[in-house]
Amino acid sequence: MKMQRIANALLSLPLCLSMASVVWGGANVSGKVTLSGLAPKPKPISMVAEPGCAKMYATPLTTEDTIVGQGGALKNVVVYISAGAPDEATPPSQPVVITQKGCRFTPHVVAMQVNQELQVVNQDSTSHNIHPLPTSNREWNKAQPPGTPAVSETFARPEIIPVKCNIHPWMRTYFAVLKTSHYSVTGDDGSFTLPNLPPGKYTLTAWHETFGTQTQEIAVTLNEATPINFVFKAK
Ligand SMILES: [Cu+2]
Repeated sequence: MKMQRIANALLSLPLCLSMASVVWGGANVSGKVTLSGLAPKPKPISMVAEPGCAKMYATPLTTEDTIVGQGGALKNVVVYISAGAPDEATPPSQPVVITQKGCRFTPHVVAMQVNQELQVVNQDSTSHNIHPLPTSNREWNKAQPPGTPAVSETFARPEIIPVKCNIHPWMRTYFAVLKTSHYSVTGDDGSFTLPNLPPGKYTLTAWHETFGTQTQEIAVTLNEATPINFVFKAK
């Protein structure tokens, strides 16, 4: 009987571990971002002005300013700790990479830390241009002909920066420059996870290019992992 009890305990151990969201030193804060109401439909993009881009697509690419999946899942929302966590002293050594491919920026929204290296790559056989439009950082504007090395830059101040390509007006991306390492950008299912957050009180902010900003005050404990949801309203 005793052996059986031990065996049962051993069997249930991996299950307990896999269900717990507690990780070393902190908890995982996770949830989902959705859009309520009638979602605007993505619109086809005309690339007739640039035959080199247009010929890559049998059916036109569509706009990415609102991408809604199953159950209203909202893609490309930056979810991050905006208050309560100390600012990161040093950026990660790993660069963040954004690629110009098929005459669009991929990913459409990219998050990075203050002073973290950003590399912009051109994989197309056409020239592109990267032109961030910041309000608190230094503005720059660089051409990137095909086959040239990655453009390497950093941003010194936290800010969400709209970015365009001056050559192709439909090309748009956003650089979310953050003081914190606790951030996530939602994918197709609208979900986010901020791993390893020490217990405490925080302000959690969700930003979307079309629907703006929402914040929530959250309390993180080691034992509790209540999913946190954001709901944006269709305009
Ligand atoms: Cu371009």
